[in-house]
Amino acid sequence: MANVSIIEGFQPKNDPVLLEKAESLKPELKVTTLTGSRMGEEKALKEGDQVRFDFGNHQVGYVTLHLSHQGSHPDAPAFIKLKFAERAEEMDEDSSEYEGWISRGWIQEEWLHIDQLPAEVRLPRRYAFRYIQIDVLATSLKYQLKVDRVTCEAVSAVSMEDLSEPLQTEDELLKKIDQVSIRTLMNCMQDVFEDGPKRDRRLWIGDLRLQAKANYKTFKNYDLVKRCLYLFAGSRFPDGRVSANIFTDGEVEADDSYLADYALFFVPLLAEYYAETKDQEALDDLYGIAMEQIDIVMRQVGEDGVVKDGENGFWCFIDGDDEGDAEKEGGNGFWCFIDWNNEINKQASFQGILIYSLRYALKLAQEKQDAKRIGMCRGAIELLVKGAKEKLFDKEEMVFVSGKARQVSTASQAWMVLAQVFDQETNRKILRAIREKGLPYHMATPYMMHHYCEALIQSGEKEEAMKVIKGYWGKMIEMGADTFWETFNPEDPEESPYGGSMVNSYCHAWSCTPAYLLREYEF
Ligand code: RAM
Repeated sequence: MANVSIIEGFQPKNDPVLLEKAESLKPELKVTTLTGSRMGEEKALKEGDQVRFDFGNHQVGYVTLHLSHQGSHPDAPAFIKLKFAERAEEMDEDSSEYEGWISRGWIQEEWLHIDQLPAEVRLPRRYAFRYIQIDVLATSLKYQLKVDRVTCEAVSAVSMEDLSEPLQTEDELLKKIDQVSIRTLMNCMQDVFEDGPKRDRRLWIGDLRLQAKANYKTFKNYDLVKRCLYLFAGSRFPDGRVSANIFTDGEVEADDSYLADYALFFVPLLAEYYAETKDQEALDDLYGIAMEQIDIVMRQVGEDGVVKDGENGFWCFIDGDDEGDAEKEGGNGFWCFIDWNNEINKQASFQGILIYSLRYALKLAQEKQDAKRIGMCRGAIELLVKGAKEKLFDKEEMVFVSGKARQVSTASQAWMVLAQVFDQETNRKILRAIREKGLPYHMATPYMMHHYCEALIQSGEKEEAMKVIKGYWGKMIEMGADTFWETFNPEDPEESPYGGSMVNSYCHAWSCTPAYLLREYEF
């Protein structure tokens, strides 16, 4: 099922002053040159031969092939196929078998003619990989190809030397989880906080929020967060909405996708950035835009204090009761993200996210001593909490329900706990009730798992959270992860929201949060 938004003739509204500030904060990337280790013996290659290189860890950068030949003077071009793999398994996959809905253009492979040897071929694209595989498709009867070396100029806005402090723990698995989290974050910190350096290689707000949290505990690169805030503020929908993601190659341009939860996250992002930095300029520049995101969503709240379906297809909930409902255009809709498990009904989670964001809006309003806003935020929180308790809570079962079909999912509980609809004791009971039900509607992403973990911690269930961190992130390590993955279902590791795991990203920033959780909360 495709999740794309296409708005014909879409023109974002760009603010040159804000974009100028974003531009001035663009980082100078740090470059480290590395040489790959040859896997297997060194030999001259003829048609049909293959060679693989291992760069020892996940890298993001520009690759140069150092090539020569053996035999007579080359009388024909060498023709090779290159494959870049984030995990070893990917080298054995056949991209012609990919049938998903997201572009196959993301699969990292190239076919190349080399007309002259020896040669140093620097590939123009940036790749995300640990392994490189070279297949020789043609040489000639008179010569063989030699791959003398493969080098990579690895790039990132930060380096390991910028790390503030190592994690204080004696637990080897936690140390490893932390290192892999930090590597994931570092490799996604480029010109902007990218979601994944293989795919989509751009700035998404849901991802940014979690990256920023982990960054505050590790690299502390405040300018990059500020730059990203200004990019979202500087290129928006014409009606003021913050876009779900921004293109920054060439002209800065907001994508024509609005995700209501992502737009709301602009608020906690700004509040947390301000709490870290006390950057008054950013607060003054961006406060109004943050509040606007709340106002836009609040227009869709009914008198009963529950978020209702939007008019004119602004958004639309999945009912979850009707088979095929999610397939209907605008049905499941990409109106709000929550998680890549599209079976999850999003209404309750979204209600939780709105309350959660309002609590941050209140903090910002207090900082600005904006009495009118303070009153509005308090009123809205009260209304929505009441709505959540009265309309979306099943007292018998001690769980929140979502949508017309009153679906009970783990995501709904996690977000309502984070929204602090109830007190800590009740929140704990809610999370226990959902565990007893076997955590229905599995969370497909480390992104949603993060929120579940934080909900556990905030309701006083640290041990349980630790089990999740070790069990879920630890499982990826057990399966060979050098960086954490975009989606992961331990029951079905090949699961992909895109219809094929070949386009999954295996270094995805939103999965880096153990580095934050393990430092923020004392375990
Ligand atoms: C994926 C991106 C990103 C996420 C969105 C919703 O395509 O990779 O991580 O924020 O979807």
